[in-house]
Amino acid sequence: MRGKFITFEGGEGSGKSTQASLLAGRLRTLGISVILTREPGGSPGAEMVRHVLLAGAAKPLGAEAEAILFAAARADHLEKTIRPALERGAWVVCDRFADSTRVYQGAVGKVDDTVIRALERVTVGDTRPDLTIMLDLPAELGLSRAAGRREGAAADRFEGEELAFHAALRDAYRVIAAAEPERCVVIEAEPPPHRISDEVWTVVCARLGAAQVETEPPAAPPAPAGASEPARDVVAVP
Ligand code: T5A
Repeated sequence: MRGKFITFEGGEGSGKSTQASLLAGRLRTLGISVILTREPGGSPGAEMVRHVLLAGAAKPLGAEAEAILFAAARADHLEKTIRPALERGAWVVCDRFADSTRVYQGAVGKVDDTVIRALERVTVGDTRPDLTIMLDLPAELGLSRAAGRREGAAADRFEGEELAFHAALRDAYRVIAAAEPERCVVIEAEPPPHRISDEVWTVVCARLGAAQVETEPPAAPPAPAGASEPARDVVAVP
């Protein structure tokens, strides 16, 4: 049986990586085979594109070119990591996915919606998330958390944008969540991580029946770079 596909979305520092990792751990305790992965990245080719994008090397080309690069990375990630995992029955927990392109490059970056939709149709096709958790947090708080995590290192391409940019991201995520309530659940991200994790777990059980899943783990080949299988709960950074 096909596995489930769960994505985490939200602004900078909203706790996506933390919650994706906690959810993967909880699913594994049930004996469910889980791939924990991220975007941009999650496959060797996509990780290379990640470096180009987050270093800001593509910024001078404009938001549309960045959207195309995110889409190229997504196509490789889907082909090499996500679809094979789902087909063998593993669950995929992904830190960011296509909503990030809709929000960062589309709603806020002002790339035309027809371009964003066309890219999504070509790359994602039918491999849509079964559930998207959107972590909602005031932009100032998220940025200060992200800065704390960097420990003095320079902000990346998008963290370096102005506060208004980050506030607009939050609004754009809320618009998607309101338009697709069957897929998206907004969770307030200010409480401590364990409280958010409990709330995520309640949603995953209610929407996807995680606690009722057959616990016979399918045989799994080695995970590609940028994605992790049961031995590791932290997304690999090559
Ligand atoms: N992008 C991505 C696009 O523009 N288009 C796209 O299509 C895609 C896929 C990715 C960048 O690329 C952009 C968006 C991004 O700018 P990234 O490095 O992967 O860059 O950055 P983010 O996804 O934003 O990840 P961050 O690490 O910044 O944020 P997270 O994952 O939301 O937060 P997390 O879990 O790392 O936590 C941040 C800090 O807060 C603490 C953690 O310990 C950590 O120190 N924390 C909490 N503190 C208090 N209370 C809580 N509840 C906390 N939860 C976590």
